[in-house]
Amino acid sequence: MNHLSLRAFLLAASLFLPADLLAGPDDQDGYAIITSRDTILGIHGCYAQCLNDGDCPERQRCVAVPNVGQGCLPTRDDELAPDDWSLCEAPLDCGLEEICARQPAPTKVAAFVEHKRRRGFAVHVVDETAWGGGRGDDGADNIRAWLQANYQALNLRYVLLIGDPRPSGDVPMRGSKPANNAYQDWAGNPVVLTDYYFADLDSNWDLDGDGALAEFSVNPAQIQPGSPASFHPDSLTDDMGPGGANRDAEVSVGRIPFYGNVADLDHILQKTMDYENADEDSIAWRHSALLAAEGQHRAFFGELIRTDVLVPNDFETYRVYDLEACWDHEANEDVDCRSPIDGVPQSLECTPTHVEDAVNAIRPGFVTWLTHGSGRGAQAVMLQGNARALPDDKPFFTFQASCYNGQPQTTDNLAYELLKNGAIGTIGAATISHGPGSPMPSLVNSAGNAGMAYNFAKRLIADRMSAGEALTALRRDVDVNNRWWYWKNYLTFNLWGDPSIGLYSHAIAEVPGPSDMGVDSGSPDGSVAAVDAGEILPDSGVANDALAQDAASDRGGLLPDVNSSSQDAAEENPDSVSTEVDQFSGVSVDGSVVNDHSSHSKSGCNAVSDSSGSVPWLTMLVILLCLPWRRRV
Ligand SMILES: [Ca+2]
Ligand SMILES: [Ca+2]
Ligand SMILES: [Ca+2]
Repeated sequence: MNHLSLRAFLLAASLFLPADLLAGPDDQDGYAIITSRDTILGIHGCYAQCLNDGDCPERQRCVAVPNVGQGCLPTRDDELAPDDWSLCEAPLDCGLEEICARQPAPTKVAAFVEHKRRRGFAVHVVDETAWGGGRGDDGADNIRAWLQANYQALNLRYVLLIGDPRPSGDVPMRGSKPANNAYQDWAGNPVVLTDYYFADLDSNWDLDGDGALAEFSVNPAQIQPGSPASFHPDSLTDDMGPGGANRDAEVSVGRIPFYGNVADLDHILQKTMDYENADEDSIAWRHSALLAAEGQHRAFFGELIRTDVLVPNDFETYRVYDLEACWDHEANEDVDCRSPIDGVPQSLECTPTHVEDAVNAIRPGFVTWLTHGSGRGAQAVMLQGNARALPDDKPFFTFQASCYNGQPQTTDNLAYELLKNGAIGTIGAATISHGPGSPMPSLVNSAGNAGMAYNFAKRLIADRMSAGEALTALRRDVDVNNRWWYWKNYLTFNLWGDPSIGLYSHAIAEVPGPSDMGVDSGSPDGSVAAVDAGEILPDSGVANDALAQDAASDRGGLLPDVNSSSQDAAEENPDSVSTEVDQFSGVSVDGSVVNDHSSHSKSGCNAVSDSSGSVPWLTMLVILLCLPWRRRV
């Protein structure tokens, strides 16, 4: 398709086609890519027009930029003018005397869209001109409103967000307050940034209308001084009743964070396509898993996953535990370890080096760990340097049962570093996550971080689900048992990567597309090169609605008292595992094990249909990319 015909098609599709036609055949699953123009068309900037350096502010020069014009740029004398910029499709937010220019766009977006379409999805690329734009919570609310208005008509099964997830970013995650009514004195009450907001679509996340989203229910009789609930004793309403936030998602969501590096985005997209294009007989290597746990009391986690999930499915395993203190080297068996150990783990000491060696030794298809963590590392398991040194040709899925590994404000967060190198899909926590402080006999019904890892592994490996649906299913299936900290886990753990791929994804017969979409093919023999991203250009002059709003990065902050209590009980305990420094709040959070024996009985989750927000079809501009099918030659 040539440029003009694609533009014409986009306009026609977005303005005149009824929803049912956009959705494709009834049996076709919808796949929405929620993104921004700066992500898929190149980051734009506004530059003052000039004739010479004298027209420019201090420390800027008047530069002749090919294809763009003369503008003031903060470049040095010896720097060459960029030769790969382009003019914006509209002035956007630039002034009359300014030039709007875009930096280079990623090159793999259109190929990725076509790839998904050929696997049978009706793919919809939706940028802010359709979903409404905005930063912070306002932007997230707009994304969700668009999804709520369209997920049924488009038969959406998957949503992939591609964009900057930060509150200041252009495809922001939503801030939530699951611990706002927490009644224990050890509880912290951070803003939890989550993409689950874009998955549970049939509900009102602010059911009580107080502006704090996804608040869990409180037990008023047990409010302890210093707890989050104790600071607002006269407003203890929550968002979990009928019609409120619930565990049953309508779509499965993943995200490829975009922090401005188009090469990284292209690499992740290409790697994802390669993973799915692998021959079915070439993927036996994925039947292997690496289990790592720091501390003797966490080895049970790996053992339960190995015994219940990996061994019955003939997965090779490699275990990296901390068992030196309870190991009899002569008999080569465990002696009074805090949980029974089956056979002999490959490593009795858990260190990042051992974990890196393990990846290289077995090339695992799945990696999971239980340890303390921060934005940039998982203690004793994996640091950024290890992640960047991994091979990337046989990438693995992860569930990172530690704190902060997926903290979106940290642009080099560990879950993202792994998505770039080493992994194909990663799940990490945006905040502190909560798990067991001591061994448990079973994780089947646990929504602690260890239980989430276990239940994710079971669904990804034994039930052969896609990563997105494995996460969706575990949230739906495993109750939070009246624990706000488990509900918080469900919000704080998010998937980086394409939600529709799983361990068993492989090349399939291509799905032929409709040949009569009313669009000129532009090439008589049907052959076409991969459409480049520059052609995903909706021809509309909608202004960029970016509110410069540096909202709320963790407004609640991390309460220092999150570590104050330190008990270890045989029961299931919330284990606020976090170490090192939270780079954003500057609060140093130490590992702790806190205990709560109380549990109350108000039921938390109900699914009821709802209807907040709807966007009429005709006012919406869907940048629709049901690219006409082309036979590859
Ligand atoms: Ca729901
Ligand atoms: Ca609320
Ligand atoms: Ca409330």
